[in-house]
Amino acid sequence: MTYTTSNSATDLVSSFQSLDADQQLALFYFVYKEMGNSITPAAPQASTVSPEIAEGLFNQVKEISHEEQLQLQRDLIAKKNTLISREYGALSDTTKLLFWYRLAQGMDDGTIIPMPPDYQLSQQAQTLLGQIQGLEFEQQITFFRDIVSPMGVDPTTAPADKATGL
Ligand code: 45D
Repeated sequence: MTYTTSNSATDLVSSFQSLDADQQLALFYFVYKEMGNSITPAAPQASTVSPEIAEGLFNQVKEISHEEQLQLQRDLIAKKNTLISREYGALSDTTKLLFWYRLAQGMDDGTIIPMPPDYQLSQQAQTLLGQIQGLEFEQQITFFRDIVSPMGVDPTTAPADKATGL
């Protein structure tokens, strides 16, 4: 496994992507917890975020069981060809980020499957968390966009799947 201790944002993206899906989810949630109040969804007007679209997708996820919610998030990371993956893939990067942010908030209010209380990050994920914390705020945002951007399935380029009809 390639692993680097350098703090360049691109290296951090590769390190993140080399973690398994569960470690990615867990790390992402810990990052959300650390950032806490510094995320202000209302702030940047000029960005390409579509709050209604993020909310619409979030509302679909809210309705399914906790187990299905977890599977859906694993599927996004694995780029599995599902309806939600394709809907997700059609969003702008910033709207993808807002969608993940809504999921993390949902974990805190009980609408989305929570982290198991005793869940431990691997050593590699732990190190990465420290490196992400060391980035400037703007670099962190760029890092997150780079993480969430390739998740899911881009419906404009992915061929139709005969097995699922998608
Ligand atoms: O049982 O310009 C495990 C906007 C193990 C506004 C698990 C913004 C097994 C516009 C897998 C761990 C706000 C969009 C269970 C900018 C097990 C704008 C479950 C900024 C249950 C810049 C794990 C937005 C799970 C930002 C379910 C900065 C983990 C947004 C789920 C940042 C983890 C968002 C989740 C972040 C993490 C979201 C959902 C950091 C989400 C993190």
